[in-house]
Amino acid sequence: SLIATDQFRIVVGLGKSGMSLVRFLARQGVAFAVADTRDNPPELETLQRDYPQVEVRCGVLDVEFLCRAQELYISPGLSLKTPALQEAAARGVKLSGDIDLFSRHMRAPLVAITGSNAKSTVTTLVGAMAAAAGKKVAVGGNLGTPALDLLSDDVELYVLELSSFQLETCQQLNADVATVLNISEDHMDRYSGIAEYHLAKHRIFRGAKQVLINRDDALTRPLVADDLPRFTFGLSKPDVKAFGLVDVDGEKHLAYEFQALLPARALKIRGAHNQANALAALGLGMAVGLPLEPMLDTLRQFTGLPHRCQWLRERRGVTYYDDSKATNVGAALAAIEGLGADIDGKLLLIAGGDGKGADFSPLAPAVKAHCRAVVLLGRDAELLEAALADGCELIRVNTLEEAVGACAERAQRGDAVLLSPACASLDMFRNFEERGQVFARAVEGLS
Ligand code: UMA
Ligand code: ADP
Repeated sequence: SLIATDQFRIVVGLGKSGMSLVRFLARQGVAFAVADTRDNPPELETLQRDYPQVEVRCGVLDVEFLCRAQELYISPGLSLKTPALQEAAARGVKLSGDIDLFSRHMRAPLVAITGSNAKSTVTTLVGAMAAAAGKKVAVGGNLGTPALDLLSDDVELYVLELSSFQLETCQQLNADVATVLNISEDHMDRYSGIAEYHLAKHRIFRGAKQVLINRDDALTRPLVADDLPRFTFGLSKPDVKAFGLVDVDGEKHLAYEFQALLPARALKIRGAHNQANALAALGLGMAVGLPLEPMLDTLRQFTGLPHRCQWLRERRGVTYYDDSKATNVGAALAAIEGLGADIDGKLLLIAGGDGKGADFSPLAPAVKAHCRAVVLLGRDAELLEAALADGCELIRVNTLEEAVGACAERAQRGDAVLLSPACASLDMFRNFEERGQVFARAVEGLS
């Protein structure tokens, strides 16, 4: 083990990450305790059942207690700016997290993926491509299984989705290929501005052996040495070491360098943003040596993840889409523009929730161009209403059921009803999944 056993650690936060840290440290035989600012953290019962000997402190963080440790493993949900953590750091305690530990203990190549949007889609695609190529692949991180729970001797490839929160505590990742898929504003309730958020995301490149860059988004360009091997992806015509789109006999194709690979319409996931996602997955797969054929097969078969522009139903010539995972402005913008350009009619958009301090004004031109009406709900409905003022009809409601009713009443043949909130769900729902399920039930319930 790389961990000295004469040292003492504290796991801060007892959610999914905290519990994976507990299991890992217990396996390593390291002395540790647990702290959480909540009185009743989600995994408390599990901890007390499986590790009754481990000391747990719940409620306000006690700096004296934290300073008994050489190193704190901070959960992603907890800001590093938390005063007690800052004070412990000032007194010489090292602040770390699960991803650092993962990186020190992984014994197989790592594909590391971050970005404001498309992380889960691209992570899932790369995982499916590797599996189709016959690799024993482990997929997780911010999506699904926490990273430390994936560690195993027989894994041949790791594919991790990483959030800016997880990257904040990561000193060195050593990925075989790393990418920031795109950058647009998110989590402005936790960062002082886009610069600080950008800096957190770019920690993914630390120690990377290769990088993948989005040609259409300069903010994804890493500050790494020029001779570090790189691939790029983008919607333009590709050149050397690049994935992009080309026209063959008037038909758009995904392409690598000068070779057309697959007609874009062979993809089951819709919209230009999903073509970019497919190209990014190809780039990451190629960087770790996956053969083309199984990667292209995966792209032909992948129908998309639930709650990401997911087709639900057609009723009276109107289609219903669940994009509950659009928890920020950039994601909602991609859905409104992508779907808006695809349909014959107009969009009836349902938006609102916890805006996390975002600026909603970038939505205004797209709403004006594509929406017949916008139905608003949730904590930040008022802010959205102000930002979208003279674009189209705006309606305020209190529940998602009412919102679906209001859209169904106004929709015309050829239109689409789109739940794409541009906000987190936590003011009204347990998570974005629950929000999507409530929406789907209301849509199903329409006579
Ligand atoms: N919290 C406290 N006190 C504490 C610790 C946490 O109040 O001492 C609060 C946090 O403010 C947060 C909540 O508890 O509101 C959960 O935080 P956590 O760190 O315990 O979360 P985990 O259960 O460990 O889940 C985390 C990720 N959650 C967050 O980053 C908020 C999960 O991503 C991830 O799947 C999991 O680790 C495993 O790696 C979820 C997420 O929403 C899906 N991620 C954000 C996003 O995608 O936008 C970043
Ligand atoms: P993440 O894990 O980063 O949240 P997802 O794949 O779950 O990413 O998609 C989240 C949201 O972003 C969905 O609403 C989806 O429609 C939208 N989205 C998907 N790909 C892109 C992209 N390339 N650019 C902008 N938005 C996107």
